Amino acid sequence: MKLYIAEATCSQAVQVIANELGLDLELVHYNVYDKSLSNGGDFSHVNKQGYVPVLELDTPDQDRLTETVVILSYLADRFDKDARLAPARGTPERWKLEQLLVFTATELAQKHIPLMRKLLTEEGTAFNRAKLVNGYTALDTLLADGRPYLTGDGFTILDAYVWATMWHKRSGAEISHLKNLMAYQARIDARPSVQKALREEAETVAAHVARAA
Ligand SMILES: N[C@@H](CCC(=O)N[C@@H](CS)C(=O)NCC(=O)O)C(=O)O
Repeated sequence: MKLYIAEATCSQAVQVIANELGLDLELVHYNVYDKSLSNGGDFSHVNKQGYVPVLELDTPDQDRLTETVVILSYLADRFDKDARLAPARGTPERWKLEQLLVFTATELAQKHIPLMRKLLTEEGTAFNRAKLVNGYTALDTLLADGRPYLTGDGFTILDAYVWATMWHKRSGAEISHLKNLMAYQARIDARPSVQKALREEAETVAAHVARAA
């Protein structure tokens, strides 16, 4: 399978989960600024919405999945036979996970983006930052009982997604006082799947830069 990624974005969550599953993805880097692809292709033919992640499947039609939540769920449902990374569909545990996945997509990740790109008025900036602080405080509260990951003892697709979208420093949302969350982030930083994702992302970006030079 081929994964379209962009540097330091939500595509890292997909890389991490692929690594947790031992899947070997071909990575293609999309430069969100100049719109180029590391394989020389045209991203507008890959995703007309113009964003990553995009997972191209090994199906005869090379079907493409978009939406981080959908891609993460697909990988867990298709390749995680022990339901380690996501509980079985149709169970209360899965609904709870899905609730937090959608929360991460809509209330966290998408609140960061206009802040990081400095697209908002003063009021918009304050509004989004307050939403983020509120959202991350809710996650910190979940972790307050000492659980290592958001839904319990096991690392899930949710943790990969939350970790990959912790852009608070770039968006100016002050959450360093949320000690449970900060410890959680450090715990995930140390996972081999995460280290591998960061290494491979850096290599793919470097190859793209070299190709463009
Ligand atoms: N709805 C999509 C949004 C993905 C998204 O916002 N991707 C960002 C990086 S995290 C991106 O590629 N932005 C490039 C752009 O919009 O130009 C999802 O949840 O996966």
